[in-house]
Amino acid sequence: MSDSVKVALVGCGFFARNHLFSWKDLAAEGADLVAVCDIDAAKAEAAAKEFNVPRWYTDFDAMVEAEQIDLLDIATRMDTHRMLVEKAIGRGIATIVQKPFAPTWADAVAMTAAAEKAGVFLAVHENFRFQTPLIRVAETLRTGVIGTPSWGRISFRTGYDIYAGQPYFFDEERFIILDLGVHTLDIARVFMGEVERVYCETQQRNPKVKAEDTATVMLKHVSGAVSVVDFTYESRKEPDPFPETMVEIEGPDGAVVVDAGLTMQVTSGGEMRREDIGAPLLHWTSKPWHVAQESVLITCRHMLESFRAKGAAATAAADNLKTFAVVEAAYESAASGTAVKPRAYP
Ligand code: NAD
Ligand code: 89Y
Repeated sequence: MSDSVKVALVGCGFFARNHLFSWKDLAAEGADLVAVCDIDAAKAEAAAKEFNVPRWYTDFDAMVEAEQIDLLDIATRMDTHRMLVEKAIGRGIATIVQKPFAPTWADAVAMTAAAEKAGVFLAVHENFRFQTPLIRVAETLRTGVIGTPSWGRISFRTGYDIYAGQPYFFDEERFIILDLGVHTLDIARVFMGEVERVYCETQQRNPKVKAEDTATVMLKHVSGAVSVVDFTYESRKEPDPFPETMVEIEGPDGAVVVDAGLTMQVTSGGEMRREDIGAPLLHWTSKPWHVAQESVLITCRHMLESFRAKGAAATAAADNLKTFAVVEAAYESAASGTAVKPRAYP
């Protein structure tokens, strides 16, 4: 086993279970989960007990003071990210932070700049690009079988009751673009390259939420390619594909299509082949969440390896800012009714 890396997790809520299982699985690869922290003592204690973590805390400052942490994993909600990240970076602790990186562009830029100035590893746990099916699509596109992508559609449409696990969604001032668009717009960047223009229409279809729960975004990529990225929590379609992302990418020599059920159809030179690209079920994952859950393990593994290699993660803060800039441009476009150029991080 390689040298062990002492990991601590802050935030033991709904999604953190996936991080806890992942870090325990990664013990075999040298991750040593030494402590967990939650302001809710019952949650911190329960997580420590269930996952056999030696120490638990309710105070983040006390945890970072007492522990020798190599890699901090922040799985709290976005409103606490900047405060926790800045404290960790101030202590020189390599840090991973859940998506969305922050509630605002200014917060995301401040964290990125602080980490760069301090020379400390900072990455966003942006896991969709680490989903087994989407990794296979990216690998296939990279082989060049369809040529350089010229048109794409990336689509996440569901009516699954996401509010049961994440009731805070009812009160978000900016909702689905920040929550889910961060994933699908990131995928658009991975498949089709950087974005130079964004047009977006939003809808609020569920009267119980405060902000947009549906967005239709059109992107012009630097390569000249065009993509449509659409996502909603108000699709009433059976079977509901939650949490699968549908994909259609066209190039001069063919097309890659992923429909519900996670079969990829690759057409190249007039011939079509099918490939099963589903995620395996792990001992702790269950349907329908397993595609998302398994990607947490793959993301954590990538973070562990990037940290060890003293390199930047694929979803390092500076990279995630490029996705965040597209998110901000989508909101600006929806508000102004015009196409918007994403901001650049100096
Ligand atoms: P949650 O509210 O269930 O959990 C957050 C936990 O953080 C709570 O237990 C809370 O007590 C704790 N907390 C808050 N402030 C704290 C502090 N200062 N110190 C220690 N603990 C603190 O939220 P959730 O649904 O688990 O979401 C957490 C994050 O995960 C969000 O950013 C969300 O967007 C993200 N998420 C990601 C995915 C994905 O696929 N990547 C899926 C779901 C949620
Ligand atoms: O919050 C969302 C996310 O990040 O992935 C799935 C989700 O939990 C609900 O759509």
